[in-house]
Amino acid sequence: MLVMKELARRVANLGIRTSLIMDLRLQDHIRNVVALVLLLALSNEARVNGYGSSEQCEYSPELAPRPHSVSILEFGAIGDRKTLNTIAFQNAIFYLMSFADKGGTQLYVPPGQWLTESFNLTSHLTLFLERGAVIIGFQDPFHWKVINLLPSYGRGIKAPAGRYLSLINGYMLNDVVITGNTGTIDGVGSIWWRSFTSHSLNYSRPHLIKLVASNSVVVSNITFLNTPTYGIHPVYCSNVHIHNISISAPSESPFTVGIVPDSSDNVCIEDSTISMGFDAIALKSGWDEYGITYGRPTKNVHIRRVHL
Ligand SMILES: *[C@@H]1O[C@H](CO)[C@@H](O)[C@H](O)[C@H]1NC(C)=O
Ligand SMILES: *[C@@H]1O[C@H](CO)[C@@H](O)[C@H](O)[C@H]1NC(C)=O
Ligand SMILES: *[C@@H]1O[C@H](CO)[C@@H](O)[C@H](O)[C@H]1NC(C)=O
Ligand SMILES: CC(=O)N[C@H]1CO[C@H](CO)[C@@H](O)[C@@H]1O
Repeated sequence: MLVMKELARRVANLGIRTSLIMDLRLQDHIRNVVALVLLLALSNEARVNGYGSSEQCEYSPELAPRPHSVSILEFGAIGDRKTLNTIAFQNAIFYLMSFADKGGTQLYVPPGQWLTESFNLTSHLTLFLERGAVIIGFQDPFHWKVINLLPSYGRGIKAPAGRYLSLINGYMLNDVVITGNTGTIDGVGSIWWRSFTSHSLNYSRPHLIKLVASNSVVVSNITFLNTPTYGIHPVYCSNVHIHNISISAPSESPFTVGIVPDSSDNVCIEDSTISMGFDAIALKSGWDEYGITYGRPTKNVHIRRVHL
């Protein structure tokens, strides 16, 4: 009974005003509460249409190769796990912006351990991680830029409110693909988890991938490890296709969540494995009264063949 109450509370907190179209195949056993939250959401307030339209999952532009490709090596990056490659990534993206209207480009990351701080993506870009390529988040909260909270998150509990910029960010982009031949993006979250647990952070923790107000996004064929908080966080996005990925963080990592479609529509999550400290998938529409005021629900989400 207590468990049901807690689940009901969490469903209410998620603020799901959404029509979920789901074909959720939970393999083995349900370890994660969010799976139950999703099922409850189904029985409570969602339109169930498990074998109906899966149009959210049809979008696969990565099959069309980009006309241009550059390697991060051309921007002086060194994949030795020690050299900080932030400038190389930022310069590469800056250079690639000029190809946006020429069919776009691929930024190729070869095998190696590419240490970096936060960088932003651009439109009509494919970030491709070769097998053996690992993008590694730099471990020092003092180096991370702080940004304002999104409007659907209000001012936050703390003053001054803010959030550390995520490792890989996109703002108002169109046509972005993050993929690879099973490369890895590792947030090395332990310092963030420790600081969070000991209340020594002044702002909210970063995510691995955060895409804001973007359209036509594909994330595939990548392993995401040790995110500081969320693995993939699309906010105010449309047409997001996440497939054939793996996301994990240790079970004791505090409040880590795999995929968080937030005030976003037409989202497909399929053929993926997610194992986190908290929720595997959480559907959100902002936070409490700020989310309600902002008024953009998450809707048309298709989740299938996931191992949570
Ligand atoms: C990345 O985007 C954020 C948010 O718009 C911005 O504050 C930051 O300066 C950008 N970083 C770079 C290197 O352009
Ligand atoms: C948090 O704020 C305090 C007080 O301003 C400061 O001493 C501390 O260095 C800050 N911590 C971080 C991680 O920025
Ligand atoms: C991702 O993996 C799938 C399954 O192996 C494959 O069909 C697809 O071509 C891959 N995509 C890319 C961009 O490598
Ligand atoms: C991250 C991930 O799950 N990658 C898988 C994508 O699909 C290929 C082929 O089925 C697998 O070999 C990868 O492990």
